Amino acid sequence: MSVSSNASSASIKDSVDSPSSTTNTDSSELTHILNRRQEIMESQEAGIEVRRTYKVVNVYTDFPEFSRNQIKDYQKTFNTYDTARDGFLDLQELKFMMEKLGAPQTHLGLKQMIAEVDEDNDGKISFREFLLIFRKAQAGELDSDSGLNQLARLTEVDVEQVGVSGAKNFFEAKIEQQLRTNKFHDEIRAEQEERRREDEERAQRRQQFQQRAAIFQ
Ligand SMILES: [Ca+2]
Ligand SMILES: [Ca+2]
Repeated sequence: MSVSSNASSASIKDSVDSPSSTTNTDSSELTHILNRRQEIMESQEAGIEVRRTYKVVNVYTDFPEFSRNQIKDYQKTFNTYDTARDGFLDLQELKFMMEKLGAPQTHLGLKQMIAEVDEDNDGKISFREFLLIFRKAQAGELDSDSGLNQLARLTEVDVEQVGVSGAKNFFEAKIEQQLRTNKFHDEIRAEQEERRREDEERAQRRQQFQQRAAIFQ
């Protein structure tokens, strides 16, 4: 409260003392913000739901190291675990996420994870802050056994599909599966080939038998 009253008195003083256009813009912006804050507080007191005015954050330009598809994938992952659908991963949702990924964290561990990327200090992870996790992981800025590093590593592959223990060896598993599939097809082909040869031989023997039988008739 003291901050806002100081700020508003300062801006009034500024506009009186130095009525330059820049200062006017600054003070009118500040007035707008203070008015908006007042409005929100009054609405909340009256029990009216306040729609937040989101600043447009362009994650595509803010995170040029990620492709659009990568960002879409991260968004999908984020949405999956933002079960309350409010655009933030809170402690409870992060807790559930880490459990689902097979890397459960302590309460303190979860708080540390959030704190590491919580740029706006609201105690929860926005999508922008979520992307910071992957930026840090890519830049090698995370301890290998830290919660955030586990999160980044475990969400890179489809854990649902391959299982947590297999996630590490995801690519080996894929290759092995591919080889197994090939081997399976090879075996089937060999079996069919053998059966065809047997049928042919049987047909030949029958023909020879009939020919020989014909001689003795
Ligand atoms: Ca949420
Ligand atoms: Ca935050």
